[in-house]
Amino acid sequence: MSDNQRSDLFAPLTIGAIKVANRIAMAPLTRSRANMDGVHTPLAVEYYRQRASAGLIISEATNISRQGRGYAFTPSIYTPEHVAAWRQVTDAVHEAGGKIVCQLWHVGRMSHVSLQENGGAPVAPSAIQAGEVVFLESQTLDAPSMPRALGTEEIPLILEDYKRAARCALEAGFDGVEVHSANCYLLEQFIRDSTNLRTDQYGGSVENRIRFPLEVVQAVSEIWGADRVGVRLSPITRAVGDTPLDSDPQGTYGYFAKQVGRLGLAYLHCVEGQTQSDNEADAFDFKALHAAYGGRYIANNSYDRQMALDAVASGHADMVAFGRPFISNPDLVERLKLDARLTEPDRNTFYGGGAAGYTDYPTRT
Ligand code: 8OZ
Repeated sequence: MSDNQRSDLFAPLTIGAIKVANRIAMAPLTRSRANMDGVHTPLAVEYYRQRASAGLIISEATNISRQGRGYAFTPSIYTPEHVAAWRQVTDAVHEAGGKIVCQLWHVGRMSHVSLQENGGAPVAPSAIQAGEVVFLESQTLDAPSMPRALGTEEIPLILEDYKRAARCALEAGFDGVEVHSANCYLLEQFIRDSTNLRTDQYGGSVENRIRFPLEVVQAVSEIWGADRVGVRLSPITRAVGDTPLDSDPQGTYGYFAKQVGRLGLAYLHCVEGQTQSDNEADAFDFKALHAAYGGRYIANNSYDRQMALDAVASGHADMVAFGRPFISNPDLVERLKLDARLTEPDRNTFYGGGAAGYTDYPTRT
């Protein structure tokens, strides 16, 4: 039996053009430790290097443009300085035998005038204010600002921003890119009929609402080759501030999965509900979503060791992405293999700060 057919969490696999050493992915984790300009420091190099035994590292969400930024101290990927800093990270991960893709992010309405160029309003499919909170450079929290609806003529400009970021990611030495179309940020704001009230070709029908996310995936695929592009979705996630769901998550996301499935991407990555005990997670059929997509599938959200073993053994998922356990267990793959004790992460150091709670979690002794 070839490695690709062995349903073993610890066996290698090929996802698109990317060969991974095991089926354990490091989920994208916002840690807010870049500088004000979105440039990573050497601490990030150490942090990612320590976690390179993951089969695949999905980078923390990374801003494709100033307009796309919604949280202070998050990294970006659109200038030579961003590229140079990320290059140090990808080199370190590769030297340690790992693989890393860059998650491309535009927050849409989840931003604040103080984070935008010239204090402008954040942009969104429609002028509907988000209920969440955003983290500002003043180190305080505030409500996201009222967004303005994008003009139809502005949408190709954002597509260009995605392309520039994808080219920068290529130059920075990543193994691929993941289009962040989850967690109620810009692309998901287009997908859901709760946040998209447009009347042009980017709103209304399901075909129209998925048009922009699909255009983004196609555009970055032209740069990378589709087999190095993944997409992340979260059909039943409300994010921190209770963003309403689509009126028909199964139909809408199933249709989108089917369309992106035709492109021959590396993978589809799904946030399967906010917790595994979420009733809505039971209501949504992720197996049907996987089937509609038809390719490699990365499952995410509160999986533990046994759930991950079962998900891969049963064919529910090709890989499982772990988030919080990777914060506090840099050698998570080895610990899962040995069924060793896991260290609990300290929530106080999730976002912002320096080495504490970032690069100082020990490996097993
Ligand atoms: C936590 C804090 C800030 C941003 C996401 C990028 O939810 C994020 C994020 C997570 O996808």
